[in-house]
Amino acid sequence: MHAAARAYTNIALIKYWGKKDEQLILPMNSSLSLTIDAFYTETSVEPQKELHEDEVIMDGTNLSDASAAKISRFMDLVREKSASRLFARIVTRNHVPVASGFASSASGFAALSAAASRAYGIDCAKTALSRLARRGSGSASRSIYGGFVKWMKGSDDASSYAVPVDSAEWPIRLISIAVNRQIKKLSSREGMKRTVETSPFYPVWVEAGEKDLDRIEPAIRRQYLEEIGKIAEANALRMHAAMLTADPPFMYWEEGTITAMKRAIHLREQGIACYFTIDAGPNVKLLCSEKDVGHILEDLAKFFPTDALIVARPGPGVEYIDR
Ligand code: 2P0
Repeated sequence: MHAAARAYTNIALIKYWGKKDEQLILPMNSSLSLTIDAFYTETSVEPQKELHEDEVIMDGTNLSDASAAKISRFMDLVREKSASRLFARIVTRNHVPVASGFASSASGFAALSAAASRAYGIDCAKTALSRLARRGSGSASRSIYGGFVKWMKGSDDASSYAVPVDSAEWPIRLISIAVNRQIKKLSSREGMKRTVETSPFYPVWVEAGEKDLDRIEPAIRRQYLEEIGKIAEANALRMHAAMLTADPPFMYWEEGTITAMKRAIHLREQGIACYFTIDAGPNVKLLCSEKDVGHILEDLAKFFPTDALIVARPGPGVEYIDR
């Protein structure tokens, strides 16, 4: 059967950084994100008798490299759960604003999980999709839902999945500042492994993250942007501090990253609620309220090209589409 799905990317406010099981992708700590509407992936899956291996076409190009192998290993998991042994034709398209600097693995594996589950006749309930997406990329487990989403770390394959926290139907916005769009030298997967194995700060990171999570959930329910922003900002800085103390140490920041952080601090001094978060790369995302977007963009435009600034709203969860 042919099936297609669309999933949106998410930005973590309480970060996932480190695995306790690399095979099953079980995280060291629970995390929490906001799904956003600015970037999504559409993927179709069609099992076919004639194929001798999975065929992966991404953005019009036939993949044959490590990313095709990663997708094929993921499809083996789907086939294990299904009665079918057929290989599939997988067509995937990333819809990303030019120069946004958004990563694609979260939306990519979330869309693939939904499309492949339906195409192979396996469990399509949201929890099953979240658990399956997790096996492709940890952060993908969260893109199954819209709004604020928590990935509960769990203790085994069955108990590690995401749950919706709040639909985020209030005027919260996320401004992405693309500092550099080039592929990073150190992947998240390698970076987090090194941090877990070598950073003396790692236990502090895990412990503080759990406390952040306990504090951010009530702040989300109260729609208390200042509190959400403060917690998210501190959590991101702590993750980067753990990277700086790994052996060998590493840093994803560039000059523009610091500039963007300083602008957020400056804007706050002017009384504007504006908080940064940074993932495993140089790009910065600012959490703010819709009413302040104009003012913030005006300030940022003095330092960054306007096409490097993308304003996102909360986005929906994974959905099936006709294709
Ligand atoms: C996150 N990141 O919570 C964190 C914050 C990057 C920094 O999830 O190895 O691509 O495929 O499970 O999901 C990026 O890591 O890693 C990530 P894998 P993933 O969003």
